[in-house]
Amino acid sequence: MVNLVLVLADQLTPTLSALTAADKQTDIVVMAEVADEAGYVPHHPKKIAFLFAAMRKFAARLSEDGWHVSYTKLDDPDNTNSITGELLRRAEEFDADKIIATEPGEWRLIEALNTCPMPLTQLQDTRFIASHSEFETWAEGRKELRMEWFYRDMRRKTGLMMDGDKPAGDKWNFDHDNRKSAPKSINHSGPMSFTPDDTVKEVLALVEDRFGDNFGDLHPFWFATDSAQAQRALTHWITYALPHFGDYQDAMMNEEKFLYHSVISQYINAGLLDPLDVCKQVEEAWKDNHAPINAAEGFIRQIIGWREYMRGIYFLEGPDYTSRNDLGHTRKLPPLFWGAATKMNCVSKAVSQTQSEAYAHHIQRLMVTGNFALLAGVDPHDVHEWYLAVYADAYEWVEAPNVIGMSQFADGGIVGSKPYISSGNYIAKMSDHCKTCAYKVKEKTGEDACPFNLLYWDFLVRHKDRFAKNPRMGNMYRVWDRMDDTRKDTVLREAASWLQKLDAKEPV
Ligand code: FAD
Ligand code: DLZ
Ligand code: SF4
Repeated sequence: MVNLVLVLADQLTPTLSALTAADKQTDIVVMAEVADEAGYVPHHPKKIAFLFAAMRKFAARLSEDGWHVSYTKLDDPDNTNSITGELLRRAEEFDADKIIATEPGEWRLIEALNTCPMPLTQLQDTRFIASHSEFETWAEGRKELRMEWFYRDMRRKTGLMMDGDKPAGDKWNFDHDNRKSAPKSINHSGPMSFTPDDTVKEVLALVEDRFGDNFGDLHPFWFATDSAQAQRALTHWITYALPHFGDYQDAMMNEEKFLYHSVISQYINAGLLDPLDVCKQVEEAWKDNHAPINAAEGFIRQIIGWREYMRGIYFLEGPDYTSRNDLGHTRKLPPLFWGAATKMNCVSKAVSQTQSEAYAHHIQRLMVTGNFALLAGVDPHDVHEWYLAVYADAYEWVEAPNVIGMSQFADGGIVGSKPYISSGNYIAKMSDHCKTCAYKVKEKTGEDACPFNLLYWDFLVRHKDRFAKNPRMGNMYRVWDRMDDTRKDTVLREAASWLQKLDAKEPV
């Protein structure tokens, strides 16, 4: 009896459940670069190149390990261009009876495998700390699914930074130490970069040819493409940047794309780094007094807290999650998201670094592009597809709860108890963007007024029925209520006219 073992582009882990369940002597590993997966959104060329190169290297590693691997390159003339198509083609070639897969991280693909006309088992993805049933049990009966409570359970479960049954340093969360605004300079040269080898060069030529017109710069390509390189990138970051990670986690700077961020999400999500192992290395650095507690705890929380929580929400909420639109937003995604010029310096910086690196850090994603889309009332499904396309770390299981839930409040408040909105003040406080912006952050109305200032009030007024009674938003409405009527009229008129210009594709 021959089984096929499916390994997807984000399942590049030797201990993957599908591989563990298979027999190296008889079973055939199937890996495939296919147009359907490369094309369901216009992925950033760096993301496609990263995945194809990492897949090819992982396939070679499995072959060296004694596995029989059937690998389909994108330009293989027999390529059927879908995952199920490739499975069926290989099943015929090897007279296979059954397929073993590890559950994909997107409902779309889970459903495609479910309808594959062959016996197919989808095993749990054991690379996560919480299983589906564990998250369901945690969520059951709770009025609010707040990350903080889930995170504490994950700390207890993993034992990370625990002092017996108490959190290290006697506090679960050191976030209040992690909100320093942008420093004058960054004492770190950014993530480790890797010169393309022959495998990477071959993939780069293919991606240039097939996806060169997608939004995003393919060159220079500097990502790690195997687990040894990814580990070197992690060690480099722990050595030089982790100690400052907490302090400047929320800061943004004109000339610094990465600040002290780790830039490892694409490696963890593709399976090149193990999340728990990454956290253990960070915990070790804290135990060795190399990194302060706020940096280590803040980082570990992102992984065993936010990352696991987001996945839990995606699977708990089901396949319709990405079509939720609780606030009824319908504006089409403005061209500035695809690089059209804008005078808004913060947006321009976030989009242009997304274009060059397939990367932006959390606060850029949440408080610049996400905040802008939410204030402007952009259709959350458009926003979701943009984020899924442009970031090297984006797969629905993690992207959708961050976008539909945390950023766009389109799930009606499952992930966040209030929408993440702010006027220009927050951006001015956390970045140096406003100092060189054509708009003036201190101006609330008038030709030069920061658009975030106008749109902030416009959003709150449009959604007054929905949010006025939210205890965390009452203050905002009280400020609005105290404004005189003439000023209120001016704000709303100017916001409407600014949005009209945006829709008319006039320069904004
Ligand atoms: P660091 O700041 O160094 O953080 C360390 C690690 O923590 C990250 O590598 C990541 O694995 C994890 N992490 C941090 N925040 C989150 C979070 N909110 N959800 C899940 N993991 C988290 N992350 C993705 O991996 N894929 C996405 O598609 C994605 N889309 C996002 C969309 C929006 C609107 C927002 C607000 C956030 C999104 N995030 C996403 C979360 C976060 O922005 C990225 O994980 C982070 O920017 C990756 O960069 P880094 O590795 O330098 O992270
Ligand atoms: C994102 C992506 C891309 C661009 N290409 C492939 C591919 O050719 N083959 C493959 O197996 N997977 C690819 N992926 C990842 C999947 O589309 C999907 O996002 C994840 O497997 C979900 O867990
Ligand atoms: Fe962004 Fe407004 Fe600051 Fe310009 S002034 S950078 S638009 S927040």
